[in-house]
Amino acid sequence: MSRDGRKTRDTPRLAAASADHHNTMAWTRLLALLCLASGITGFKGQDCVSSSTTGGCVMCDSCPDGWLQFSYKCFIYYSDHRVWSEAESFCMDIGGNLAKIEDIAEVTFLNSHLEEATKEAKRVWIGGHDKFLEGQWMWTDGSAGPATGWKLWSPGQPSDSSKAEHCMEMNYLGGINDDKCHERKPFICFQPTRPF
Ligand SMILES: [Ca+2]
Repeated sequence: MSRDGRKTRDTPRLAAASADHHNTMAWTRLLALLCLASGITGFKGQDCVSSSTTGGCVMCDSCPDGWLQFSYKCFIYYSDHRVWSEAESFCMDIGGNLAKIEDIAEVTFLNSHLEEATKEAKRVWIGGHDKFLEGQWMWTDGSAGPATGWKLWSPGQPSDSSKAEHCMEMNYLGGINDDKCHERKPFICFQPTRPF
């Protein structure tokens, strides 16, 4: 639920209550009740992957509606086919980037949803590229990408076929591949979890 002005005005009351409690667990339970009573339903106690404190209420970091959460990331799949740069622009327009994939658990998670949605582990654009320097992979969120020996590369990849493959796709022969950026593919966007 959104945090509107009414809830913000509840903050001083919650802060005053805090000073009267010396037992952390008791305070946590009371805060949960107060937050729930104030209509903020995102309170989830101590079980958050990560959390933020807003208006005196601990909120689990989460994802916007329609995005899938996996650990600290939110993902969303789009089935329309775009060239890689257009896919990245689209992801930026909705608050993210093309997906940053860092381990096999993320691939497994995403493929289970892709197979549910499309009946196959579709080839999709994700956010890696080596447009600036061949072999130096980066993610579109600005972080460093994988090295050549990355275990998620499909066998024989990245191949840079015809010296023209600088954009990253998932699910090419069971792994990650460099492909030509002007190819049109469906794509997956991501953004970090935060208090939505
Ligand atoms: Ca390739």
